Amino acid sequence: MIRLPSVSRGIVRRWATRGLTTAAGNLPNSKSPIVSKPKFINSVTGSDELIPTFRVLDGVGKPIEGAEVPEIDEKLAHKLYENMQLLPTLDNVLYNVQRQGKISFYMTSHGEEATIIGSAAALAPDDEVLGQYREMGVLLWRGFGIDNIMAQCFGNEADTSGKGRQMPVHFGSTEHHFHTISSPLATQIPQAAGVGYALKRTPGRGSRSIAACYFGEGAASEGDFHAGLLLASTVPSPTLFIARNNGFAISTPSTEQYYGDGIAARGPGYGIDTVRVDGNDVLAVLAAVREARRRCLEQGRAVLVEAMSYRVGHHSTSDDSFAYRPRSEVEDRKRVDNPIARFRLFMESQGWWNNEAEEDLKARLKADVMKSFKKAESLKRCELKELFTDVYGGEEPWNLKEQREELTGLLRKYGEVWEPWRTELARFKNNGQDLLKR
Ligand SMILES: Cc1ncc(C[n+]2csc(CCOP(=O)(O)OP(=O)(O)O)c2C)c(N)n1
Ligand SMILES: [Mg+2]
Repeated sequence: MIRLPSVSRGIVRRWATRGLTTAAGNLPNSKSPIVSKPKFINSVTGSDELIPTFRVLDGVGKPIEGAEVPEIDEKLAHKLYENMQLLPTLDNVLYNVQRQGKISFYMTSHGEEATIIGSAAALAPDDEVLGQYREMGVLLWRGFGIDNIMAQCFGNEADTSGKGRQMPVHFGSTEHHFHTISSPLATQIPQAAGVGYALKRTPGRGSRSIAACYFGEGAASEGDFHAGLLLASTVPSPTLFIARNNGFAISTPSTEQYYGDGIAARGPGYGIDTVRVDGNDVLAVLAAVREARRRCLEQGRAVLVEAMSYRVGHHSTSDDSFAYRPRSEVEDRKRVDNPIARFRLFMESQGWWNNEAEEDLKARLKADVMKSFKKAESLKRCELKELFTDVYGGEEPWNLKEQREELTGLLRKYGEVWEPWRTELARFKNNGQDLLKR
């Protein structure tokens, strides 16, 4: 028997008299019911079933039994469909433009059009969006415009996202409440919890704006995912987490990314309202995200949506996915469940769409995108000195001054005599003379 020192014996007696060691055996910090057998659980549904997937339209665009079509009129349906078609139109052109060596990099959204456009449509235009990199459609929905898309991808003087200083698809727009994309995975997730909290504390926005954070199921394997969700649940904020589960993180299939019930299963672990939705069904995504957003605002708390889809395209232009998945699998998915075709069938069933409208739209979008591409291609890059401007606020730090001096020195020495540099300098406005002739 362990003999407690007399001070400890006094504490035990005091606990006992306050009922803390009584038959009821109350536990601190828990209202969990006491049971007499160990109960192991490995399901959040309470019934050992997988979390269900919410769907409105079946594969041929017909509402499934019991489904309620979300409030949508012909005008909104047209906007949804046009943006879902604009995405692949831009993707096809920009993918090929990269292949021709005219831009350095690109990422397509093939297969995720319904997830991206449906969710964008459910947000308010000034909800703050923190994306991963495959959410160009949110900007299109908000009217960023194809000229701005092209300018960013070309990194030319018209690039409003970052004066050509970011990789293609790393968009950003204060005007469109779209925070600049950064490549390191999952960094946007804890940042979103912070943005949500800032919104909550901002007079005038607290009750009407949310932070919407997109990420892939692969990014959800990062520690930042857990940090972000824990922060948003313990320091409550209207932060909407939208997991795009497209089946792959580059070459790693989602089956190797987690052993549990997807990303959705993690929400309840953080006390976060969660829903899983068919990401190929634009109406289901629209309805789920509308409701998720409503809950965010009503409760001032985070909500998690997991949208299930399939990444039809390669991960990026730096990837050849047929090295790790059969071409036939991709072709099958494209044939069996195309989110654009599914919504088109719904539109036709409402009398809102027909072959003629389809042809007109495709021709118009293609013409607009090609016109914009030609314009972007003809523009020069920003003046070279812009490389050093507005990187930091306030006075320019010594290290930037030093780097500018070094570049100027090198350009003076080699800029006009060494062919690769001469060619490169000719791509900048003023041929780099703004630095050379300082
Ligand atoms: C911290 C970090 N690790 C690795 C990478 C390289 N990387 C870029 S995208 C990617 C896959 C991400 O997959 P997922 O989150 O599912 O998004 P998806 O590309 O499928 O949309 C990886 C591993 C990175 N950018 N950052
Ligand atoms: Mg993925």
